[in-house]
Amino acid sequence: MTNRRNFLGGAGAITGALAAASVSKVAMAALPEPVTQSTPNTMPPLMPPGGRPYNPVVTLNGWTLPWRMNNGVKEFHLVAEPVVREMAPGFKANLWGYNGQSPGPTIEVVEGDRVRIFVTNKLPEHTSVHWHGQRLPNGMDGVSGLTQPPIRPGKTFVYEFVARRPGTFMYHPHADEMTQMAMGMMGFWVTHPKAEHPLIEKVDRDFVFLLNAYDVEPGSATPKIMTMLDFNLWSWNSRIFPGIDSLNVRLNDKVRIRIGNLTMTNHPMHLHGHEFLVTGTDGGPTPKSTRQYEVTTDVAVGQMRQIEFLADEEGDWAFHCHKSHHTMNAMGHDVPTLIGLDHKDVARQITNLVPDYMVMGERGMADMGEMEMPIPDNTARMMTGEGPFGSVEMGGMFSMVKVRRNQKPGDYGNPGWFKHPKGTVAYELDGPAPETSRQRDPGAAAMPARNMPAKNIEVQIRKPGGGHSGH
Ligand SMILES: [Cu+2]
Repeated sequence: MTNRRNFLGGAGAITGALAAASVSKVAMAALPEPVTQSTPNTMPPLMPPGGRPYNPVVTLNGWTLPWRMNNGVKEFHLVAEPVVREMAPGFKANLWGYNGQSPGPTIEVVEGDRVRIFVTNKLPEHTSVHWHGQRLPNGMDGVSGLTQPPIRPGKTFVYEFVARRPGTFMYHPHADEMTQMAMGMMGFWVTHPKAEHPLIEKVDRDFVFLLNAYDVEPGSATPKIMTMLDFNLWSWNSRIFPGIDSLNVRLNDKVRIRIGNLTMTNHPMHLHGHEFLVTGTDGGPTPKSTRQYEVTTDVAVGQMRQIEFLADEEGDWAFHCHKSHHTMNAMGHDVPTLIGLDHKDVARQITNLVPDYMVMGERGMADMGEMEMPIPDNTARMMTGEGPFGSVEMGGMFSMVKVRRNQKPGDYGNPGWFKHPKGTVAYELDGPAPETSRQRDPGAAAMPARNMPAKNIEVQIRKPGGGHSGH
């Protein structure tokens, strides 16, 4: 895990790009310049340069798309194109996305805004954009073949509608979806309320990210698009731990996190050290009577959820998907479970033939995080991340909410590791642990067993090899 400040690092990286060649010069002059982003760093919030004010969101390892006002209409320009996304330091993937990154930039508007989005297709095949969750005219819904012809390569389409209700939304293609979403084409959309709203609280920090998943063979860089369930990279905004930035907040900040799920399975999102309320779902803000404090909430396929909490406990709090295979990266996914099997004899014999032979996973998989095993170039380690106390042994959908007393308002920079007050860290006991007497106490067991089998049954703990679908 690196302490380097990821924020603001690429502020100079926003550059203009040429519009598609098929658009005439006259038409080009009418198009807003497509803004592209070359770094995967978390960009600072985009303070609204025009239109009505709002408290902008921060996109984890992402950015917000600038717009221009044109006669009262907010105009955006999305360019669908192949991109190279650094998913974690040392691991890059060939994806498809928008304006230089996957996911595409976050679009932020205000309830009641008239929005015009130019979509230029620089992919090798046709596409479309569906505005997931929005109220809009049917012909603007972006379903290729159903509500519009596809956007052919080199062509630009225009979408225009009024953002009618406040909430959390997504955008993604509705043309050859299986390929295009497996390749990373998606983005976030936030519509802020136009005035004070009884169900929408003011917050100090408002983070957004998408859950997405890829199947990239170790050593390669392009996702396999035919994969239905067996994805091996579980990502937030096409980043995997330790490549995901932490969510850095000030002590006693009100924090909102908006999450959208465009993977093919559900993700129970779990926050340590705090309880949160689910304040928004696909349909907008939740009625107050439905809100209850949680530490985990499931985000199902195609859903958006927003959670809110008061960050009133200092520390580095883990925040992750609770499916344990979703906090691991590719590699070693197909190895059988070996815990408890003694390989010493076998290993000794094999070592005579293969001097470098090593048994993996004999004492659990934790060693994997520390082993300096050679892995193919451009491969994310399966369990990694260096914390202040050693390897965090995580991957995939894992990050931290860092709560600090002296984090300045508006500062999203990484404050480094938490310095625990003296006497507040779990510690190793000196000397032998006291022996427990519980099982020897009279009446310790609930009831004596009857008709016990004559001899112990041996349990095979080798998992069936091959498929691990359905996770
Ligand atoms: Cu998950």
